[in-house]
Amino acid sequence: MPISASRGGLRSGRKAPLGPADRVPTLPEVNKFDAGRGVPVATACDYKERNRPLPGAPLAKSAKQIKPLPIYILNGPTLNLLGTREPEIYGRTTLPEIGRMVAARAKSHGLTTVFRQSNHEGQLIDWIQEARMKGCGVILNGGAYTHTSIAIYDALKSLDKPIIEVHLSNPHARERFRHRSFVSMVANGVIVGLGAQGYLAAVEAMATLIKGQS
Ligand code: DHK
Repeated sequence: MPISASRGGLRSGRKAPLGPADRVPTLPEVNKFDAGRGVPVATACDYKERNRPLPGAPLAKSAKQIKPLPIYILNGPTLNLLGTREPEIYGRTTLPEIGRMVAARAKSHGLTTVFRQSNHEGQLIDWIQEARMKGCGVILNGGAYTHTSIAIYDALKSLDKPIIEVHLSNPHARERFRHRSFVSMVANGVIVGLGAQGYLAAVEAMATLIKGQS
């Protein structure tokens, strides 16, 4: 049941010789997220910055007026059948139940969620693009598209927000075609094999990433 954080240098996709930038970052460095591309998490989801008034406009009167951007939690094909689909692999928790669990966990961190599922690759890409403007980060279980979709990989690459990949099962302990993940290549972290609890672990990790906690 591994939980792993990806190397910071992977997101650039460049193939440079190994150097100081290729070392595995420490956790605080991971939390700063992709400093190489100049998108530290604190500013990627900086509500104050986002709510900064235009010149001449009155200043916000209270913190209540500063609304956090939601975490987008996106689910790919066939995950709508959770609870009844191969429960020995995916568990008996339904997707709506997971949606409620993650919303409650996010709330405990002062965060909100947008929780969606689609069987369609293009729809998932549209939502990833939506998260560029309206989201604070993306938690993605791409289902089978994880292993096949260069289009989702490209969409995630242009996100500039924290990305956490989650899977209920451990794909590495399953068929060989599940061992490759295009999502892992751009994810800050990957959580697999924990069942529905993995989504909660992903929310915890996302909260840490976006708040810059160590
Ligand atoms: C879900 C799927 O639908 C599969 O296609 C993936 C993933 C694994 C999961 O474990 O959540 O291979």
